[in-house]
Order: sequence, then structure tokens, then C-alpha cells
Amino acid sequence: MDYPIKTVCVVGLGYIGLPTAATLASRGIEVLGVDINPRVVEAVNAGQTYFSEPDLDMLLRAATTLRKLRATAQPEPADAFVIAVPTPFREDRSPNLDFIDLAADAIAPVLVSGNVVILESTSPVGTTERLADRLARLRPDLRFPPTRHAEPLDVHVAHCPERVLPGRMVRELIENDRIIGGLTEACAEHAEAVYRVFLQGKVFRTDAATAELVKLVENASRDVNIAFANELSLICDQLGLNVWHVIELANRHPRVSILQPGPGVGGHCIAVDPWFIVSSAPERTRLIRTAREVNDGKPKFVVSQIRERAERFKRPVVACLGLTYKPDVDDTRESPAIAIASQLACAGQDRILVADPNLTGLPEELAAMPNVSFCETLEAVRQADIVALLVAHSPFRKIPREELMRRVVIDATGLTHQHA
Ligand code: SAJ
Repeated sequence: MDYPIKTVCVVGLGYIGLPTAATLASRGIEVLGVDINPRVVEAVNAGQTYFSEPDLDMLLRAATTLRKLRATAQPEPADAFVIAVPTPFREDRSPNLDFIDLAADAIAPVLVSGNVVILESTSPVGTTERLADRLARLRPDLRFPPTRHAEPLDVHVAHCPERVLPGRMVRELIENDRIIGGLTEACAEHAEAVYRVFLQGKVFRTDAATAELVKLVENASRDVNIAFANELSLICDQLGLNVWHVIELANRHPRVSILQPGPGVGGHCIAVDPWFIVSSAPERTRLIRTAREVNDGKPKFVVSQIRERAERFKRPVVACLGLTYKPDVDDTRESPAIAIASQLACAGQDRILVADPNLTGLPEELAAMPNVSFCETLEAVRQADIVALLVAHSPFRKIPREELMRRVVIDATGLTHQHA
């Protein structure tokens, strides 16, 4: 089936929208990127990324130099619309779909017959249908799915959840298989034409609700598996065993593949998305909810380990190494390391030295705390009584072993085990 796509409007130039927009533009598509943040619009138009992601700066510069990507605050007519806005949760952990509603309201006036609208944002089951309903109410002159009596549609609507891994986005965007869930079969076909522009991976077409749940299940599956590893770390701590060694040996079994424990689960995906499943089926999600609780409880456990060791010192100096949500990125969203550093600082009596080679200073949450300062890695280690390894950033592997051996080390990452 051939549905030529010449222009695409990408709504939301965040961690997913920006790489998607730049990739489409690099393939010769006229792309209009839309964002409500004027600083993002300005940066993109200047060909500059505002977060670090390998190869994204190169891709973006190429797209803007070729004049194929332009950013603005308001959508304009296009063949296809890709919505890639955040879907956070509310205080009660129910999904907040306000940004999707705002995106729908913004694109509705410029839709024309023949368009396809694709929702990429991770969403609870039913959101794509809700999006189509909202668009249909705003544009009664156009036919949206589902239509009665299988009438032909003016605007096709589908869900194609993003699946790229931060740190490998540019490559995974092209290589990963994609699941495309249409509100009708024709919707999925029309959406596929957009991804065919750049995709090397396979496309699997399904209905929208299935695609929505598949995405949530992918992240919940990882969360549950990390929770198993984190629970093992608690068990091993009680039994005086090395969890990294236990997992390494268990993984020598041909059908066992345990993930790695850490200081907790951060980022804006895995720590959030499982709650969307819980909120859809609260009575039937004991395992998913418990996994979330196990992972959310890990920072507190690391804090208690540090505080227990700190009792030996009169005025202990604690070096917290790493603040981002995972190794070798500069993203601090939902970072368990920040939660640990700030809980330590709030407890009062310690001096906290923070080092992170991927950041230039303290994040807001820590900057106001009088007993927290930011310094270079080796300096932090040398001044510390206790070294807490919170993120396994590659440069930390170069910390001389003898510097660590002179101090009490709490390793939440397994880095010193791999180092040994
Ligand atoms: N983590 C562990 N132990 C592990 C692996 C990860 O503690 O063995 C921690 C990390 O340190 C981090 C958190 O889990 O704090 C999440 O990191 P991640 O690398 O597992 O995943 P994200 O959040 O960066 O990206 C995930 C990916 N989903 C899956 O792998 C199923 C990515 O493909 C998705 O596109 C992304 O979520 C998303 O946006 O949904």
C-alpha cells in the first residue's frame, strides 16, 4: 500500500519527539517540530540539542542545515502528525493525559482529509480511542475512527509506542521493530507509511488497545525483573553474601537471566508506566504493584546502609558518586541517586560531597542544601570517610583501587565487583 508522506508535524520535541523529527528530516521529509517551550524551539532552530544523546547533535545539525526541520509553537498543516508528549502520573498515580489533550486541541484546527495522526506517547489502554473522540468532537466536519457502517475515514488514528533506549536512541529508532496499533486496519496501514520512511526494523500491526498494553507490558516486565534483582540484594545483605557473585553464578544456568540490582529504578519510563497498568486493573496487579514498591524502596535501603556505617564516625564525610538515573547519561529524572543524596543531606549531620562526570553542578533538589557540595570525582573520594557508589558511570572504573580500599565503600551498583 502506498501512502506518500511528504510533510510531518511532530508535536513535542522531547526525548522522543526530537530524535524522531530529526530522523524523518534526515530522510528528506519536511518536518515541523512543535513545542510549547520557547527555549526548546529556539535551540532546535539553531540546530542545537538541549539534552545529551550520542549522535543526536550531528543528526539535528544535518536536519536544520538541510532546512528540512523547523521548530515552532503552533502546528501547521501536514500529511502526518506524530504526538510525542509526556504522560506523567498524578499524585494518586493515575495517568495524567493533559498533554495529549493539549496536543489534540492544537492540531485539530489544521487537520484535513487524508491525514494520519499517530500517538507515540506511552499511554494507558483506551487513550488512542479517547484521542480520536476528542478530535472528532473538535472537527465534526471530518470522519474519524471508529465510524459507523465502516464508512471511509478522513483522518486515520493509530498508536505507535516509542521503544528506544536512552543512550542508544539514534540507532534504536531505526533498528528496533515497531508495534503499530490502528483504531482500524486502515489506520495502522496509513501510520506504517510514516515509519517506512526510516525504519529498518519490522512493523507488527495490531489494534490500538493491544499496542497500548504491549508498551506498558514491556516496561513493567523490565521493572518486575529489576525488582527481583533488587530483592536478591536485600536477601544477600541479610545473609552476608555478595549479590553480584550470586547472580553471576545463577546466570550460568542456561534458562536463568537475572538483571542487576541497583540503587533503585529511575527515569521517566520504567518507574512510571507500570502504574498505568495498575490503575487500569487495580485488583489484578499484585505482582506489578509489589515490584514497583520493591524498586521504590531501594533508595531508602541504601540510605540506611550508609547511615549505619556513618555511625562509626564523629563527623562523617560521605562522597556520593553519580546522580543521574542510570550510567553514562545526563538525565536526572526520577533518579534514585538524587533521592539518596537528598535523604542523607536532610538527615543533617553528614557532609555530602557529590560527584558526577556527566553533570556540571548540583541539581535543584540538592543545590539549596547547605551540607551538600559538588566536586570532582577523585577529590570527593579523597575527602570522604564513606564512598557511596550510586551510578556505574564508566569514568568511575578508573578510580584507583587503593583510594577506595582506604575508605568504607557502599557499592549500590556492582561496579567494584566487576572491577575486582
Ligand atoms: N536498572 C537496574 N538494573 C538493571 C537495568 C536497569 O537497576 O539491570 C535501572 C537503571 O539504572 C535505571 C532504570 O532501571 O534507573 C531504567 O533503566 P533502563 O536502562 O532499564 O531503561 P530506560 O528507562 O532508560 O528505558 C526503558 C526501555 N525499556 C525497556 O528496556 C523495556 C526503553 O526501551 C524504552 O523506550 C524506555 O524505557 C521508555 O521510554 O519507555
